[in-house]
Amino acid sequence: MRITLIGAGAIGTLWAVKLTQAGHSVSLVTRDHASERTLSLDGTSFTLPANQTALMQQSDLWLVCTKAYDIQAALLPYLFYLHPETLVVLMHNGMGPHQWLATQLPDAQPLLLATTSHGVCRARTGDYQHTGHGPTAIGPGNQAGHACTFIAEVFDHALPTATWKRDIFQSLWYKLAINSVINPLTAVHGIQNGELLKVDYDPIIRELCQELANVMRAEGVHTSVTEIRQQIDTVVKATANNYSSMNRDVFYQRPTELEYITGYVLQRAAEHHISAPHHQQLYQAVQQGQRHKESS
Ligand code: KPL
Repeated sequence: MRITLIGAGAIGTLWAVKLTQAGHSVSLVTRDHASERTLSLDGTSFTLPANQTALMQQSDLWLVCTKAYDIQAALLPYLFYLHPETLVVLMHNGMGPHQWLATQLPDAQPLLLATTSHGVCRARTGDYQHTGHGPTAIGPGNQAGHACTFIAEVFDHALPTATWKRDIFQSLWYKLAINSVINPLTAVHGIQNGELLKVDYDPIIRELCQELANVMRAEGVHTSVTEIRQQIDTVVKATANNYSSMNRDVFYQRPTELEYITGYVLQRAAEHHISAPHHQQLYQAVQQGQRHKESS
């Protein structure tokens, strides 16, 4: 396939390299507008064409791997070059940008949503390292996307396992639930993920899980507080020694994904007239933490 990959950060680099190794023609869209970019993963380097509108137009697939808050700015200048039959896949933490993108695309343009659990770290040398293997789920983000089940095989062949999920929103909601508990709590308290296993955090995690269950059920996800809690605990244990991405973003005073994680939970809660005071408090606490860091 001819693939345009937008956003060559950690996850973008992983997929660009794996899809190239699987025989696909990958070109990039990068912020620096250079005509090529060398990507390096686990010591292997590839130089790929970049920012070439002719390649964007000829692509069968656009894979968008930017941070959620960058999607609009990254895509808007190039939507003109999107062929009406090209598949668009969004793969990012959090939820929300699909709502905006769906308003920009013709109804017949296949929109797909994906979530992945692979871990990628950046070494001091600039090389990315594939540190953890995990599943990838992909499924339809609009009506036209339902016909694109084959795309899961393309991803699975490049980097297993990737599976087609007819109800991708269910997978995205569980990932969002995990991120909306672990990320803001570890950011506000300045702790590693494993600290959340301490008994002190149990009451707040319970409240957050209850609110999540209320919102998820209203969104059509069949779930329970116990199921959500189990999934969170599994990830906390598996990543006990890690700092969450939001913890690092606050620490290094970078933009966070708060708006697309806790912000999205609050947006959907408001839509369904569900109260979510613990998410609201956490949302404000992260913002305060960011302001405090900026002024210190
Ligand atoms: O996705 C993550 C993140 O940090 O953004 C988790 C799973 C919480 C791991 O830290």
